[in-house]
Amino acid sequence: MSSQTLWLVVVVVGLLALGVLGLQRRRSNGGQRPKAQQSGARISSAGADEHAHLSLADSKRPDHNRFNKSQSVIGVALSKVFAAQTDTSWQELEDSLIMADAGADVARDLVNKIRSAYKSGQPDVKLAATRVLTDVVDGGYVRNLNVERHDDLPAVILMVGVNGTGKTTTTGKLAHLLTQRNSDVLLAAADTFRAAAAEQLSTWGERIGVPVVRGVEGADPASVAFEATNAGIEHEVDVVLIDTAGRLHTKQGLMDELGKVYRVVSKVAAITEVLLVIDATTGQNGLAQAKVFSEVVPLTGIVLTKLDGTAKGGIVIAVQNELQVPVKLVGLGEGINDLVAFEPSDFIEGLISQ
Ligand SMILES: Nc1nc2c(ncn2[C@@H]2O[C@H](COP(=O)(O)OP(=O)(O)OP(=O)(O)O)[C@@H](O)[C@H]2O)c(=O)[nH]1
Ligand SMILES: [Mg+2]
Repeated sequence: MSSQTLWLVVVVVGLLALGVLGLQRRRSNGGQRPKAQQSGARISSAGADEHAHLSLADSKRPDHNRFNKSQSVIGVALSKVFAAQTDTSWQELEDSLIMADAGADVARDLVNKIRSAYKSGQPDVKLAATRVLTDVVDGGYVRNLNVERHDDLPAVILMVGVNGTGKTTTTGKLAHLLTQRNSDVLLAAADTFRAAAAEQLSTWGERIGVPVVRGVEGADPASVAFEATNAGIEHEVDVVLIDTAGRLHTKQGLMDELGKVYRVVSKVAAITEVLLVIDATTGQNGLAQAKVFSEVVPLTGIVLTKLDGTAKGGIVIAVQNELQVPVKLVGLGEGINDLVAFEPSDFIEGLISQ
């Protein structure tokens, strides 16, 4: 059998599975499309359709303590500044921000801002720090995920990033969050470099109970993503989540391939979110990756994974500052419930309270 025929067979099998799952789901719903409102999700933009920008923040408040490891360096330095505002304590705060991967410029700028807010009439240094940090970390960004059906078409979310950052795991966790809110989700395994990659996503699909469309190893990822999106359109799902292969940002051919996935899928449905998945433990290298990806696809949000395993929470500030793209989600572990909405107030509270 040629690889093309084999690929077609796999897609057809995927579609048949999707048909069965889709029918079962519709039946159990009495034939009605599910409504986000029924799930209690916060709707921040009213629309004619039943789905809108969906905030994951309401029911998934991060446990502050789980941020602590990623914030300990900055938190300790802040508490020293709160205790005594000396040149040494200010310098230590700047150093801690650099050590936590906020970047040298950002670190200097932040400390200067806190110092001048404190000097210019804000008598409480803690309050001055909270205000400045809130200003910088919050940045006025909209962090809700756009999972709104457009023109009666599914929302499409594209997951991108370098190798091993947590794209597939995040895709699975996100699918879980969305199905919990009664959204119909379809997963697309557009990582065709390794058979194991599609297998990994299929395992997530089985675990969550959502269909997965996959191609064979070596198939064109853009074709698989295209077929999967068409399947999502045909079966009227709410969200198509496309997992892509990890790719080195320095390999032009691989980056071109990602651009093609984006263009081809956009021909049939609007890609509402392009989420760049960055491993927080890679620090400043994550920024270099982010810059290149943002030149190839229009990033709408950052997912910072593995924040549970690093003391470098400053990357949150650096990446937003560099790209002007908000951190929307953070990964705090490998489990299905370890993906949470990034809430600046929780993050800052975690820093200040140490
Ligand atoms: N501790 C921790 N581990 C994570 C997190 N997210 C993902 N991982 C782990 O990171 C490893 C890589 O995750 P994958 O989801 O396979 O990464 P990927 O980006 O899809 O990898 P490629 O497809 O090879 O590029 C796995 O062992 C995951 O369990 C997280 O938030 N915290
Ligand atoms: Mg993967």
